Amino acid sequence: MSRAAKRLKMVLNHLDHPSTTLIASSTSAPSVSSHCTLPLRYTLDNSILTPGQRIFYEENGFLLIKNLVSAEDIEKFRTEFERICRREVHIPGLIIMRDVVIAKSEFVPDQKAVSKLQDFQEDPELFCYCSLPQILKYVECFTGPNIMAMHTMLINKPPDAGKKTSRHPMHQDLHYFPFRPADRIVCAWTAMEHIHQRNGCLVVLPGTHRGTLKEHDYPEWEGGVNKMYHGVRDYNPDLPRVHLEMEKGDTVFFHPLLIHGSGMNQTQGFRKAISCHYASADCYYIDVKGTTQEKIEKEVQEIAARKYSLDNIKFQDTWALRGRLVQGERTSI
Ligand SMILES: O=C(O)CCC(=O)C(=O)O
Repeated sequence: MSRAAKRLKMVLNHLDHPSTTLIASSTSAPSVSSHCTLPLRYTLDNSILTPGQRIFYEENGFLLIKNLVSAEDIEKFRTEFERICRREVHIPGLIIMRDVVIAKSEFVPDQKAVSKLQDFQEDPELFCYCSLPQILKYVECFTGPNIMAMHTMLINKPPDAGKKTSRHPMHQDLHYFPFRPADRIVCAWTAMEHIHQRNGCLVVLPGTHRGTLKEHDYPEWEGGVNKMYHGVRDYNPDLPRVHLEMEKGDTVFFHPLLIHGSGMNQTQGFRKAISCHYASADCYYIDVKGTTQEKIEKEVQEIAARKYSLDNIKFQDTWALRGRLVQGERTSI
């Protein structure tokens, strides 16, 4: 069996495991630590993760923690989402995104076209998610103690209108970020309901976080592509992929170089998830001129110029404006 196939088998075994975390540390940790000779690069030594969890993230670039966010909190986020859709609250800086196909349909009531809320850092109800102690406890294992919430989203994947536009192309989140180092950035993504293959769960390519940032572009999809949904231009389609089926409250933490996306929503319901990208406050901004990120820099600058009515806003500044300290000290970014 190839190394990739072996790793996929291990991942799938863990996903089927009924325990509260993806890895049962009592069984996996001793065997794992005995064969691990490499320094741990992607996780920090703070005794929160079990050795098995650390090795799992090091190898695969993600870690699923079951039942981390309470049903009450999720209900609060759902209620606030609905208030925003009904225009009962106006949140400064919030971007309300609509599905490219559904938004054009005159038969669908407005709120149903909302596919994503982005940048909810000024909404106290939704931003609560980013400060949940049980999330920060894990985030700290990847970022260290000074933590910035850099990017926030509530994704409301709509039932697909038949054009497959509800899919999210396979991508690396680092493509959007002009800060480094990548290993001190992590995404927390929490299922707001049962998420499975039919309603478009996350799909990840385990181990791809150990690669480099790849070139991204809008995929050439016949039915159209949602704004800012860039995809990796080419990746090996034979790489093993894992569908992350999750229950309400389950949370996956993943590395910004991990190639991931999500499938089409083939149900009649909306599939909701809430997420935040965190970075160490000790990260630093980079200049993306001459790199694969130049195109996204331009697109973000155009959107930001409209949003903040500012000319020549720097890519880095769009992030500095949105970032919020959630733990420790704001040392750099
Ligand atoms: O929630 C999803 O469907 C995928 C979200 C995602 O990967 C992203 O917005 O970067």
